[in-house]
Amino acid sequence: MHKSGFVNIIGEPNVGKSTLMNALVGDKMSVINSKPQTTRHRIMGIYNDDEHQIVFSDTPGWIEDPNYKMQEVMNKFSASTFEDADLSLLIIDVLRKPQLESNLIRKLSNTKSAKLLVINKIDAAEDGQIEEVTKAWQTAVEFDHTFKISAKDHIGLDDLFSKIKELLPEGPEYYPKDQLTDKPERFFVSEIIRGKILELYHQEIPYSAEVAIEEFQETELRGEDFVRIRANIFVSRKTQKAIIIGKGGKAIKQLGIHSRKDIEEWLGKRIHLELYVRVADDWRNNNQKLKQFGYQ
Ligand SMILES: Nc1nc2c(ncn2[C@@H]2O[C@H](COP(=O)(O)OP(=O)(O)OP(=O)(O)O)[C@@H](O)[C@H]2O)c(=O)[nH]1
Ligand SMILES: [Mg+2]
Repeated sequence: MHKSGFVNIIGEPNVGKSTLMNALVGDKMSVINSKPQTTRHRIMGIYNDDEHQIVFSDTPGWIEDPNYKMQEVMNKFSASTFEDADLSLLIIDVLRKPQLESNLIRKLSNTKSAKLLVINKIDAAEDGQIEEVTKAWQTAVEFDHTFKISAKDHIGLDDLFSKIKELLPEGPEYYPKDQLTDKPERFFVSEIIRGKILELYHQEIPYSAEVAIEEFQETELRGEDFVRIRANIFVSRKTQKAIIIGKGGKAIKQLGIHSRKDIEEWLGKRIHLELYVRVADDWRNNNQKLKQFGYQ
């Protein structure tokens, strides 16, 4: 018997959704960062073995009161996962005070698919905190099962994974068995660069930046695979452009060095990377720009 299905990973920003998906799929599919609102898209990570195909969806953290059109679209990406979910995983940061009421929780309560409560970051919890938070959530929503995990330290993941397999319905392969995600290579290249911007810059810069791959040309160099990549970094204001570039181009040089290393590792190929910085005024509220950047 072959089992398959869609498993959706939802929750507030920064609770560890991407860390969990990467751990379950066993690959660096999603960017992880200590800053909230790291994930901006619905990213599928597909687990395959002979008897199973599990299509996990990592989603943007739910923003109850969006400030930008971009955040509205991010919420739509999160909400869209309820449409095809066989299983929904609500990820909770045990270190944070439970916010039991939100539109996300209402949607979750109304969904017919099985609901799993996943209490994360137990490695960092204090005495009594796990019990307190678990109880609050179990009272607020009717969950089918509860798991207490550390996505970062891989605690409790085997039990969670076994239960997911158990609950999956009998079903076909939705994707070829060697496929690991629904997104193209260039998406991951732009995400790696955006991830480095999150690491290397501060304050509003990471939130104002978007990366668009302008050229992704696979060629050969001295008999080896080689990829020429040209990426545009868009920022919301001119002052931010100067910050991205840095004094004498120092900052963008660092960004290029760090990005190239990780992209080469991800692709398993040597690359040449060119970065340009452009200003797209207030792009997070501009429908046309959002569309161009893949927020539809
Ligand atoms: N202590 C601890 N930290 C964790 C754990 N899981 C994730 N984190 C940290 O929490 C932060 C956020 O992790 P992400 O996986 O990016 O969280 P997310 O829910 O995907 O965040 P958004 O995409 O912004 O919504 C990172 O600094 C992680 O290292 C865990 O089990 N324990
Ligand atoms: Mg994330």
